[in-house]
Amino acid sequence: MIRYDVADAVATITLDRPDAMNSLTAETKQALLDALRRAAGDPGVRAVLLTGSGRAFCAGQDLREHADNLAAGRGLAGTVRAHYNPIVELITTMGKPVVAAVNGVAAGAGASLAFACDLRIASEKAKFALAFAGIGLAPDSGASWTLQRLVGRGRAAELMLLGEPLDAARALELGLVTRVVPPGDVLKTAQELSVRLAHGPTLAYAATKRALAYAATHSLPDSLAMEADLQDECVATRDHQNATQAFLAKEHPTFNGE
Ligand code: T3D
Repeated sequence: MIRYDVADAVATITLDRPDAMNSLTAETKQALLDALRRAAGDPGVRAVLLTGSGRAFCAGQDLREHADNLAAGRGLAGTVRAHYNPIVELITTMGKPVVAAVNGVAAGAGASLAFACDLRIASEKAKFALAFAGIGLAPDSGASWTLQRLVGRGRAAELMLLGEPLDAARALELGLVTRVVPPGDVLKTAQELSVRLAHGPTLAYAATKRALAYAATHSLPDSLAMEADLQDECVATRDHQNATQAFLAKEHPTFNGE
């Protein structure tokens, strides 16, 4: 269901149910959460890459399992609180950059997962579909929070209410993805970007993620105070001190994530 590989300080997590468009069963979601926890807790991992196998990134909730739950009177079976929410919280709060290689369609909670990542590299064949309303549901897995911050409230509302798929070119125009590349290049491009991030100032990246999250819901004075606190932390890192020396010596800095 999930593949987990580490190379070059990048943990690649691959959703691996290609016959079901990498849709998410309870077991898959638990495995994804476990993989994210493993990556977040491993000091040898300094960037995370999330992708899907086959022609989809992720088609969201497995609707066969969901139909079984409905038929058995279990409703959502607690999965939003037990799985989707902690997965999205972990992606957004882990102190490491998370890159999505959106190799194909990202629908429903699959789109939400991509939106929660820090950067998105999309295949020319990728599509984003806010498929929730199409089955009589409201957005979950953070899409109501992330999407409007990525593309603005008006466009987020349009995408969510109409549910029409957005192709990769339009996603790029809207600033929803960082880059669009030919299908055969998407993983390689996302890997190169992830390796570059994995060799960067990990603690400064963690502080950047915290600053962005904080500023999204706080005033400018509060955000300035938070930036000052985070900068105190960054100034104390060895990476910052070494990079300052490297600049003065006209050398390229080496960041060790400490
Ligand atoms: O219970 C809860 O937790 C509620 C929480 C919900 C969060 C959500 O994610 S709600 C949104 C759920 N997702 C969707 O509504 C998307 C459903 N899928 C589609 O709309 C389309 O399949 C796609 C746009 C993703 C792709 O279309 P297409 O034409 O390229 O492929 P296809 O033929 O529709 O699908 C290929 C196979 O994947 C097919 O299986 P088959 O017939 O070959 O055996 C299809 O049933 C399967 N598949 C696709 N999406 C899902 C799925 N199987 C289970 N669950 C899916 N979500």
